[in-house]
Amino acid sequence: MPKHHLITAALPYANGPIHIGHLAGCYLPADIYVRYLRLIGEDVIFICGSDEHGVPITLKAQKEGITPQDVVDRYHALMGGAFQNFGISFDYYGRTSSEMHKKTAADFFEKLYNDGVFLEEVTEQYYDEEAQQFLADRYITGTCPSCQNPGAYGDQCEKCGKTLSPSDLIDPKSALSGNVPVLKPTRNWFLPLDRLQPKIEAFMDSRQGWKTNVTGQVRSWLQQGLHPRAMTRDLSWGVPVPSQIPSSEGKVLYVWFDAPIGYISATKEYFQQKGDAEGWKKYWSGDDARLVHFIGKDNIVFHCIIFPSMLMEHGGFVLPDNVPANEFLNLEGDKISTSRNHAVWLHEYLEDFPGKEDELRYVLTSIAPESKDADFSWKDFQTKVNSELVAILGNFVNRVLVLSHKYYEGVVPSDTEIPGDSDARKKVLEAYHHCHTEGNQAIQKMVEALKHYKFREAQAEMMNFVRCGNKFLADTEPWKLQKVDPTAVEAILSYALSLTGNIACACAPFLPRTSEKMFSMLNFSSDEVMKAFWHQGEMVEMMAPGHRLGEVSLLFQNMEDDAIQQQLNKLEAAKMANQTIAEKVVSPPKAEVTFDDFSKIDLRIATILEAQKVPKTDKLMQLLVDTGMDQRTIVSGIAHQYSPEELVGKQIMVLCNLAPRKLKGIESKGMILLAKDSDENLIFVSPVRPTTNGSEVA
Ligand code: B3M
Ligand code: ZN
Repeated sequence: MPKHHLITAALPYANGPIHIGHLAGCYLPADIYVRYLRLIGEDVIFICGSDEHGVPITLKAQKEGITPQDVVDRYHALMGGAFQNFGISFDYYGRTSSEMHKKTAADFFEKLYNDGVFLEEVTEQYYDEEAQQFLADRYITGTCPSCQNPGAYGDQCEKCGKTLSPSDLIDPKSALSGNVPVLKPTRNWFLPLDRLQPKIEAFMDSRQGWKTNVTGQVRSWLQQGLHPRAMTRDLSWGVPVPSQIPSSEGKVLYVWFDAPIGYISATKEYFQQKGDAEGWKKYWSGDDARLVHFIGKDNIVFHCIIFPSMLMEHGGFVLPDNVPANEFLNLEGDKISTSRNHAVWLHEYLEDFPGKEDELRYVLTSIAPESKDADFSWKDFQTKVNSELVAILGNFVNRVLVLSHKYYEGVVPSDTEIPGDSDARKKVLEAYHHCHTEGNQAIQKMVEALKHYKFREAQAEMMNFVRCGNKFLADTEPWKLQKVDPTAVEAILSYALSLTGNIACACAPFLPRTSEKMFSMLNFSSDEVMKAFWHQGEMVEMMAPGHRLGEVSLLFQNMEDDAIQQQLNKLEAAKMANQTIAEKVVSPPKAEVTFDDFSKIDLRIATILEAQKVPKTDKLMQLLVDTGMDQRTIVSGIAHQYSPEELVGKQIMVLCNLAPRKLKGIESKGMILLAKDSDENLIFVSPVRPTTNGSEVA
């Protein structure tokens, strides 16, 4: 029976933009997998949406003085846009503040309540008397009992990753007021995970082919023994606990109860919009339904224990067939952090590198944290783009197309088989057979890896296939052979063009835009060949003789040092901005001056025209500057930190009316203004925009 695949990607919290860690950890692998399933002709839908409840959202709203709805509206739009730009091909991107979701989640809760699944318990919970509010989850902070991190939250310590409950925290404090909270009794509904443990164990035992990082974490939870877990909260932002339930007032569903139900409600909305209100059911129940959750490792317990428990207790739903969770991605050797702004934000990447979405997709997949944490560095990004995308893929495609335009005016040459009757022809035949065998092997390995959620390996095999193409050109050297045996060259390029088309097919799940661009350069419709390629899992014949090719353009461009340095500077700037004044050594303030005192100083913008080190000194640099009034020499103690080449042409600030003085026999007329930080770094004070030399600074 054909399967109905439902692929989900974790619903991102709508309290901040998306960064590369999100993309690499969850959305990109999910997208590659879905594209692969579509290509092999499976019936698949890809569902995601914004997670719009939870304490981080209300905390952010409070901090900014806006409503939680304002917060989620802002980020829902931003995230949806970023996903679209990176080609994350959701069939539907929903949101958990939708009416459909609220109703679906409330009904789900009510069914479990009516079936007597929940434990109802009055427990003592922390309460902030000033804010008159119970302090659930992130509303409370304190010291982690495991690692002593003083900033642990009521639901989790972000330093050691341990899941916590507010009562675990040492020295708890309200995140609202900083006050020490009091304990106050309140009624909540608990999912009896202890009682459900045998069912979860049976579910886990019935699953095969799961990643060991996932089964390992689940096993460790089960070994420690599960405990009942509250599914409601005393909060105002969330899905209200259905009012038919006694004592429901002022309570909402726990965000981790309602969020995964978001997968169901989004599927419903998707089909409702298609005018097929019942269509969602075949993806959520029955033997043919196949559910796969793509998530990051911090979401494992919710997708492998809590949500399956909810689904089982509700009944009538399929359980996940697999939960291929990824580990974390670090950035430049350090944890990605929203609060420290140590991140590469997708919306910023798009501004800085417009049109280079596939480049980021490629690099992130090549380092995907599939089995252990991985690191993104800008230098590695540059290397991978330049030496793989440009030098291997881009180069192959460009050579084939340029030669075809040059020799045949853009028309596919004849593909007649040529006999191996000369050494050169024998070599061509050999290279062809080699390329065909090795290429098909790479394709098979790629398909096998895709099936098993090994996207990093799959993409590497795709590139190996491209390498076969490059080797074929290097072995046959059509640019040399053209003069001696143009017939053989026709056969070479006809095959190389067909290879190009096959490579475009192989790229499709990983580099969707590039694949499209290649087909457009080939002026070839992808529909039929794409189907055949993925159906057979091997090369297909295409590009018949006489077909007219499209325009050639470069697939990829080298990433220049400047662009990479700018990204590194951005991260450095974020780091500096984060260090509070208190942490830095700042010199004490100086005595007050009058305006008259200040106005005696002649500060002007000037341009450095020439720079040379003063011989036999370590630090002195002799500069010729244009002050607008004159060209003058200034000697400055910067030679240990700057080279002459990086100074020439820079606009800087000069104190022009400082009394001249002689340094190493050179008369210095004025002073270049420099900021000196606590590490003795000398930083020029320069105009933010170019301006006229001689402009006064006041
Ligand atoms: N919003 C957590 C996260 O963004 C959470 C996932 C929900 S999936 C149902 O990491
Ligand atoms: Zn900890």
